[in-house]
Amino acid sequence: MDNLPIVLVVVAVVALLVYVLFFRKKALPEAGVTKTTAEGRAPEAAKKEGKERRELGPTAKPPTPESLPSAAVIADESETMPAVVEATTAAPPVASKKDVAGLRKGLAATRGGFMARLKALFVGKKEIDPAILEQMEEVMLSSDVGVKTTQSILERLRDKLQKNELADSDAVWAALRAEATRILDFQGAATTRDTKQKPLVVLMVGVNGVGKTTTIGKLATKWNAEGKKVILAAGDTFRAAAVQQLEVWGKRVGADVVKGKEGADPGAVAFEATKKAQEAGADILLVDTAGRLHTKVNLMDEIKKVKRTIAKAMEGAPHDTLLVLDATTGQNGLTQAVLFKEALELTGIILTKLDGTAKGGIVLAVCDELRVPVRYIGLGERAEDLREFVAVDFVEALFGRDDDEAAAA
Ligand SMILES: Nc1nc2c(ncn2[C@@H]2O[C@H](COP(=O)(O)OP(=O)(O)O)[C@@H](O)[C@H]2O)c(=O)[nH]1
Ligand SMILES: [Mg+2]
Repeated sequence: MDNLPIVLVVVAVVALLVYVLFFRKKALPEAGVTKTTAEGRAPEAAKKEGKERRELGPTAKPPTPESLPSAAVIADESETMPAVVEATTAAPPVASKKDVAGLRKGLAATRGGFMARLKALFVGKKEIDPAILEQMEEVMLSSDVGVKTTQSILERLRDKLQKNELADSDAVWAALRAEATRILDFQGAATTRDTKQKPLVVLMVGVNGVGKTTTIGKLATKWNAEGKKVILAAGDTFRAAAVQQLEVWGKRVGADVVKGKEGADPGAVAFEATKKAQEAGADILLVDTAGRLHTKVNLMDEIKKVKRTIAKAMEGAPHDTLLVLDATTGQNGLTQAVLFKEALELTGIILTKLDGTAKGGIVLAVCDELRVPVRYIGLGERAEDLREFVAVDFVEALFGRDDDEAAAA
């Protein structure tokens, strides 16, 4: 039995191998139980997202298998993740820490305003008094959540309170967080667009000053960095300054800008740009539009006309009609949005200047009342301040505890 130690070592090594090969594999969920990706998304959602990714242009890359094990690569990939969080039967999606840290900074005003005011109502209280719901209503209404959305949230909270499900402040916070998730997390539903087109034509609409031209510049920067050929159309022909502003972005990004003479017909510019984008083999054409007209023509009629002219140049285009809304305009922004939605088939909303408001409740109102997915949010003036909207990350950035901040950074 001199060989006993060797035999024991061999047995131990074999056992370890069996464990690694067999049990580790087993540790992953079986077929039928939904596997999640490193970001906590279900494979169906990831597949759908792969499809969604192509919407951003044909050259968008799905994550490679090699990239998956590396946390750093995953973090970088998540930067380009589309704004779609699909409601599936899978495990709840997990917020990406890197994204949440950046979002938290961008949403500091809302965290310090709306969220802090909400929290102050009940934190530290031993018992939850029904009168608190009235105070909550006041905070929500004054933070741009809007009447309809505020009432729907309160109704559900009242119901929980009656069932004694809101025993302490943690339970109230969790219920509020669940309400926010319920409202924001419907993004996957509205994505039946054909997005494999080349060029993908994106029409940007919204009233003056909301950030259309800036957002076009930011998107052009992002897509250009992803290796896509981007062309810009200066459809705001009413102000020379608007064309110049787009040209500055075009130069910065290295994207051609198609423009007409001052006062030119915006439809004609959009038509020419669409033709040019096709001839040049561009991946994406971003069409800027005016938000205020100096003529008697109705803004909506004008934009509808631009849209029709684009369709004449390329069947099925524009593939995306994105409404830009300024978050600091609160309920007024929502009223505008309703008009745009009635006039045009919107495929998404971009909510800008969220860095400049302490009343970030407008996001809830936009999602709940318009039922058009928020695709991007603006958290500043720089190109990198545009972020794809991911509901779980957004909710975590708003509701996450302050002491999570160090861990998330
Ligand atoms: N703080 C902040 N400013 C923004 C954001 N998006 C746009 N802006 C600013 O809003 C102003 C109007 O933007 P512009 O693109 O000209 O609006 P447009 O009239 O809709 O084209 C500019 O000064 C932009 O820099 C944002 O997300 N945050
Ligand atoms: Mg503009």
